[in-house]
Amino acid sequence: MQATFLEDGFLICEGFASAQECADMIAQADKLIASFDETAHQVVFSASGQSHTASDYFMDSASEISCFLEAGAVDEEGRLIKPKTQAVNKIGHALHDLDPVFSHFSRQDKCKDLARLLGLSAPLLLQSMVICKQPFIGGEVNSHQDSTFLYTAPESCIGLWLALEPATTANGCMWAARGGHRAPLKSRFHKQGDEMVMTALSDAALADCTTPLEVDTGTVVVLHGRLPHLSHENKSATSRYAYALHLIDGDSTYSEDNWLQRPAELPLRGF
Ligand SMILES: O=C(O)CCC(=O)C(=O)O
Repeated sequence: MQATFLEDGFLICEGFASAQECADMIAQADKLIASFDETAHQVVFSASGQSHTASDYFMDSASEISCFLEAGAVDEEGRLIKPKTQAVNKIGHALHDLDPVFSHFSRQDKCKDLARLLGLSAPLLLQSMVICKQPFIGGEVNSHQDSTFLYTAPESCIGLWLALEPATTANGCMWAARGGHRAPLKSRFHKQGDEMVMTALSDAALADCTTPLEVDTGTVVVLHGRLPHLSHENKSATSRYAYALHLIDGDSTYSEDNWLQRPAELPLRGF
């Protein structure tokens, strides 16, 4: 498993979660969406170019459970034009600390063992999200390397991406650039004064994501922090819920200018 991960930059672990665990997490995500006040937070997910209000909502989500809307679910004034059940792009980013169902899943020994196997000596649970990819509206995720957003020195970010439902090329599965993690980190998304900016670190283009990661419910895809990956729009009638948990090594230095900063009352924790 270690050799495959080092060679490809990703690792597919089938049957990592049971059907029941996945069903419980989908039900919990749907509960969170049902209780979301979409009139108070009409924020479309975007890592850049947001208004100050939207940007505050995004930054605060580091230590909260926040829902972000699909671009196609709001009109020009930001009002919801789709049913709320179909309108949420993702929920994040502290589910693993604040929500009992996601916290329980994330802190099991099997997650801890996987983190250790992959070389994290002092794993910390940094960020979690449910990506909904609702039928017909689920938006694309552009090619990126996770260490761009979750930077440590030395780099240590690893993503555990769990398919809560089957992910196929029809409903917007992930695609990866096999071996692309061996190229340099292309950019960093970081705080500069009051703003978040993207700074290029390398001129090389990201390797093309030509490998579709079609997986069944319960499969975990482990993602190296430098692996370019993306997902396309969901144009199908089937949703593609996934739960992503990002880990870092507590023995690395976490950058103070990363977007995700925890307040003193909710420090990062390990398993
Ligand atoms: O679920 C997706 O479509 C993208 C997820 C992703 O980019 C990640 O977990 O790093």
